[in-house]
Amino acid sequence: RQLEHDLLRAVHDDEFELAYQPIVRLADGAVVGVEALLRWRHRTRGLLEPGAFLAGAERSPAVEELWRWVLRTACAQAAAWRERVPDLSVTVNLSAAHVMARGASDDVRAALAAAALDPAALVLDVPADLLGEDPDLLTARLRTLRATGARILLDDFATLDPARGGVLVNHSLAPLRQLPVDGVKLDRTLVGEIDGPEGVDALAAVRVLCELGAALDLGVVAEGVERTEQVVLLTEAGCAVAQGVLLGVPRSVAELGPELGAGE
Ligand code: G
Ligand code: G
Ligand code: NA
Repeated sequence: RQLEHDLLRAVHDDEFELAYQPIVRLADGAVVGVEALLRWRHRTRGLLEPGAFLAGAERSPAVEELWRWVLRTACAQAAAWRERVPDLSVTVNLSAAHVMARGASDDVRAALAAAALDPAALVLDVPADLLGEDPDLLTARLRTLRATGARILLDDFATLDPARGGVLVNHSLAPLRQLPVDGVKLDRTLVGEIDGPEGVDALAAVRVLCELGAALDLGVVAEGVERTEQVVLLTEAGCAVAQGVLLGVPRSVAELGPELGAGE
């Protein structure tokens, strides 16, 4: 209850902001997109990351209000940046609850219209955990979301679970053939291992996922790239697009803006 009230107040008091992390084409280092990441500049508790407040707050009216703010803000910012970087895409994260909620696509449509943003410029990251939902219902929900013209990527795909001896969770691309999605984002737990001691298996998994992705016409984006060696290995494996602290940390509009398009 208290959190609900705090969230609503903070939306109205403008305490939220978005940090944008570059998404980079590995072949030439060009920034092809940005991922919007929510931050709460709390009056007394300082700067909070989503883990600190989103977990206990799924699907309340306040969270839905916050999510509409994220969508509107990210779409408007992308429209502004695209005047200098015409092909830039913007990624917004959706919780599983939002994906399954009726009405989510109306919010997406409203944000696109308000910003006059080309729907093809919007990417919706949805949790790969959704693969555990009823397939027919999930398909229906994703189809409705995708009818907005936005692209849909399954986030945190192929997670390495150390508690289960490093097994890959949700790592099969086969079910994706039936789902209306445009690609996957390889989880940083997997990407983090490709240049490590167990790197051969992790790298083999990445290679297979990239090959399958190409065959099934699914995009594959690597997350959590922290070292140059990973860029080399990902490129060899056929992964063309990635993000991570090596390629760019999440930054404010004021910090990132001047760099976008500066290389032209
Ligand atoms: O930078 P990082 O700490 O922001 O993000 C932590 C987690 O919070 C990530 O898994 C990310 O997907 C999620 N996240 C970040 N911003 C948003 C948002 O606007 N909405 C939702 N639902 N999740 C977000
Ligand atoms: O993909 P997801 O939405 O789960 O990822 C967003 C989260 O990842 C944010 O918390 C962001 O700060 C974090 N992040 C971004 N780049 C890196 C990286 O290179 N390494 C790690 N460990 N985390 C990263
Ligand atoms: Na994401």
